[in-house]
Amino acid sequence: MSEDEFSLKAGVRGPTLMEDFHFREKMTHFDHERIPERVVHARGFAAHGEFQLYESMSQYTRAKFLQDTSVITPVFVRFSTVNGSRGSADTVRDARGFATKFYTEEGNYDLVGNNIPVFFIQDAIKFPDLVHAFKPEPDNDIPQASTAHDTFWDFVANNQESAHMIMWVMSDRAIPRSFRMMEGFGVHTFRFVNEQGKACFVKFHWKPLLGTHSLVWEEAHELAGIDPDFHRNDLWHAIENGHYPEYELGVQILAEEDEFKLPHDILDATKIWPEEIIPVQTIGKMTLNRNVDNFFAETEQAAFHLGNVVPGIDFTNDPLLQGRLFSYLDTQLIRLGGPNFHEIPINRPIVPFHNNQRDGYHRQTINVGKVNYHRNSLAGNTPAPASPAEGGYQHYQEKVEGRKIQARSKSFADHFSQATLFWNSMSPAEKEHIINAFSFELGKVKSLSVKKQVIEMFANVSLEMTKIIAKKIGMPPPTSGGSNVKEASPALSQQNTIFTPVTRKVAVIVTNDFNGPEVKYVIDRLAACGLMPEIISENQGEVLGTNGVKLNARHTFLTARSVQFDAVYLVNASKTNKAFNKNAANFVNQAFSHYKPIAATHQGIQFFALNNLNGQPGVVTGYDVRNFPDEFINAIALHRYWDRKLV
Ligand code: HDE
Repeated sequence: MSEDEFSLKAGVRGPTLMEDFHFREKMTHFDHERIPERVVHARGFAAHGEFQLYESMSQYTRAKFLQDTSVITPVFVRFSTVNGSRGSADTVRDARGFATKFYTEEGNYDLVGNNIPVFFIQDAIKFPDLVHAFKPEPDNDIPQASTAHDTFWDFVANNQESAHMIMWVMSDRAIPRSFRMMEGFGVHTFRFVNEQGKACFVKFHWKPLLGTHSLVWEEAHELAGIDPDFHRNDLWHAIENGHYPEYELGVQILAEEDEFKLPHDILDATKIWPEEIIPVQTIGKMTLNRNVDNFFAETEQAAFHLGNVVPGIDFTNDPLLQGRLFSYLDTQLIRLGGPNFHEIPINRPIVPFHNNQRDGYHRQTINVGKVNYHRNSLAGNTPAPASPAEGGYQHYQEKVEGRKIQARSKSFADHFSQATLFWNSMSPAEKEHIINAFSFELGKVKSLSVKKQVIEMFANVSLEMTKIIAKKIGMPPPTSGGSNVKEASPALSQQNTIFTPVTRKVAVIVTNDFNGPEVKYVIDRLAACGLMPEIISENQGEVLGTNGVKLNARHTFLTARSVQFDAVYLVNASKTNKAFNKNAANFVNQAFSHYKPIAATHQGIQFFALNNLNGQPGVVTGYDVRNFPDEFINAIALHRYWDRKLV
């Protein structure tokens, strides 16, 4: 086109002409740029990477990508929130999706999991009810991306199988620090099937090498305003900076003959297999090492489906899993506009495949020849099914018998034992956060009847917990309840995860006339140890220190808040700019109130003294600048200081 700024008109001041096909094509394409957002998990972010096995799993499964430790399998992972719309904030309280597509040499395998190992309901037929209840209420479409409203808690109280999941959603797991610091779980019990056709049960886990870590609730709230893309930014920049997120793939294996040996039904997706009883064996590592080139083409058009399996991985009769097998295929038909979404580049397997599927909206393959049916003689009966020995998928021949019935097995009836196990496993700080989360959510519920029902329900998990919540929300304490479960599962507490300072973001507050060589030494050491220092100063750009040292300030207090950082290092104050000094004080105090490590050198130390910060847990003062960086890094490795006295 020779012209792209002026439409075709009858005279420079005249009407636009229908004949202007360029205008019409441009505008029509634009008008159709949106596709429906996912009905759940609409807000997401993804990256490419690779998976490599540590040890062969041939004893358990014939899946090719789980045989050979030298094979590198490309992957695409999409993380998401569940509840909010595409434009909602990253840091809301919610479960997170953790969906992985393995592009294996036998076709795609999708492991579509969450960062919480259990689910709200036991049978997929209740999913539409659950989602209707947690989404914004239908009369006024309020609230966005939040379960703190009447219909959700009404659903909870009247569907008590949700108890265990609710404990997780009220816990710190639902406000992750980063996608890089979340566990992932396949949730359901799946099957591995080996070359000899022998099967065992398996649960899948992803374990992040940076550990499992969370925000505090106030941070999550503030971040939703200052940086609604907090998790996106975090993942994108980590990958851009070469800090590739890594997760180990873990499996819990249960022999087929042990199906009934656990205290609960393994087909019930509201239950875990405690790691202390069935250990998680780590079998390989996934590294996310490449950002997408185009958000829409890749992340938005990615279509995950539980039915994307490879030989050696099979299903169980978990009624939630069975329903999902229908839903994921079905949902793509409307979202991606027809049956050929598997031809979109991000969804295509990396190996060739042959079948007699033809035509439909957006077909891209140009199939040649006349024969599009099976069995045939005109094309030598091709494409033909492959035998299992040739790599064909064969369903596991599980023996099934029973009456057709709409009912649930009695073995699914205990909704509270594992909810209590979870509660018992929490540290004091984690328990306090759960109580506050319940009190926040129920504090927003208007119906007194719903509040009362929820209090009565969770009294079955812990009387101690529910009494405090009842008081906070102005309701009478529960009159009965309590639990006999005394066990704990230490693996459930985030206090027992990996702690590392690596990739933690440090705000360095500094203004002109700082001690050039010393401060530069500290900052270089932080960066050399894998931390991410960023300078905040009076103005963006150059900050001048002694000995000609210059730093580059990326932020001022207008563009940065303490909630965006994991630790704060205060260097000096301004001689003239009182507003800067006041903002610096607020910044440090806020980080302190969020239990984060804070540190000072030079004049920063005087500020700490004035504010009675010295000597508190996680407060590092560097009188000796040589030792200071390592002391500070050790403090950062512990992340939060819950035993801090906040005034
Ligand atoms: Fe999903 N879920 N789900 N879900 N789910 C979808 O599929 C569904 C469940 C999960 O990044 C939808 O493509 C039913 C459990 C993730 O694109 C839909 C049931 C777990 C994603 C759907 C469940 C998940 C989805 C919407 C009850 C954790 C995002 C768009 C039986 C193990 C995938 C889409 C992505 C997305 C249905 C329960 C995880 C409607 C019926 C349990 C990570 O098909």
